[in-house]
Amino acid sequence: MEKIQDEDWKKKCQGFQEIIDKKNQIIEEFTKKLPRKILLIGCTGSGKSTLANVLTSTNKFKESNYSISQTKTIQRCQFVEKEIIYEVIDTIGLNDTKLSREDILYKLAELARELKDGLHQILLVNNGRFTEEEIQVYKILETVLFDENVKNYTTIVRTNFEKFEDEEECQNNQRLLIEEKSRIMAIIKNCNFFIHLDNPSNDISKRKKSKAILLNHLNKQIGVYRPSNLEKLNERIMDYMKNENRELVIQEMDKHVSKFEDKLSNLGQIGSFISGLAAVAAIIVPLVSCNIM
Ligand SMILES: Nc1nc2c(ncn2[C@@H]2O[C@H](COP(=O)(O)OP(=O)(O)O)[C@@H](O)[C@H]2O)c(=O)[nH]1
Ligand SMILES: [Mg+2]
Repeated sequence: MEKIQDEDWKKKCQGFQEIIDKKNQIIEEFTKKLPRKILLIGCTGSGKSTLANVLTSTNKFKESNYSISQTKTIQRCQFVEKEIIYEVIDTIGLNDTKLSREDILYKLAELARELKDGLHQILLVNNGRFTEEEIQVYKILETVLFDENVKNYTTIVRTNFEKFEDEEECQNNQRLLIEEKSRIMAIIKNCNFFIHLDNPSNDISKRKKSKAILLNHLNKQIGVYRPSNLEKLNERIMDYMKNENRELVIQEMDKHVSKFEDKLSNLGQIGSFISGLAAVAAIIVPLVSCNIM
């Protein structure tokens, strides 16, 4: 009697296990079909839109020599490679001084929303020059949006690197960058992945090589980056603020918050998520322009 019950139970367990396996398989299949989001961030003129064209093999993204950002809103485009759907997301250069504060705030909120949905990889695009504004913006991103896990999902992409096929030159450049910038940019100190490319306009052969290098790298990356503590944005920023220029921060908050709240209420589309971020960004954005942070 005892034995039959045991066997009966065993069968039931096997049945459950089969259902669980099937469920996991369906989830896995479903997840595979979701686009892998690739977020491009960096200074205006660093080569983000060019990189977006390279990846998607299109000319959908406006490449421009001028320092005024051509990408006023976040632009996206999907492409398929070996049955994997990728979605390239080209952002504005957050350093662009021609952008209004609302633009910057809106972009921060949009970036936060992308993070909320999860990202496959962040490509931090740089053409060899780091402007002061850019360093400040990364500081904000690291503090406000990202957590310590971001290093596992970030690749520093050095564009305008003519000797990209010379392994030694790439290594030297990477070493120099780390030596020079890791003190002021935690993301460079901690980042595990560096890629060197050159995408001059109209050089199709170089662009094909770039795409191959990037896809080879992206294919090896697994998982989705979704900062665990996005919902704690306010707290994190206040913690950060407490340690730096507290008095100045409070003064600036008083000056700017009410003004920004008015403007924010007109920005409708951002949705509920803005409520948390907006209050915080309204404090931060003016501070950046005042060079307090
Ligand atoms: N030589 C060279 N030019 C590049 C490279 N990447 C971008 N450019 C040029 O730099 C300018 C700015 O590029 P763009 O992609 O618009 O930069 P974004 O502002 O970051 O989107 C354009 O004229 C591009 O043709 C590169 O790797 N090598
Ligand atoms: Mg652009």
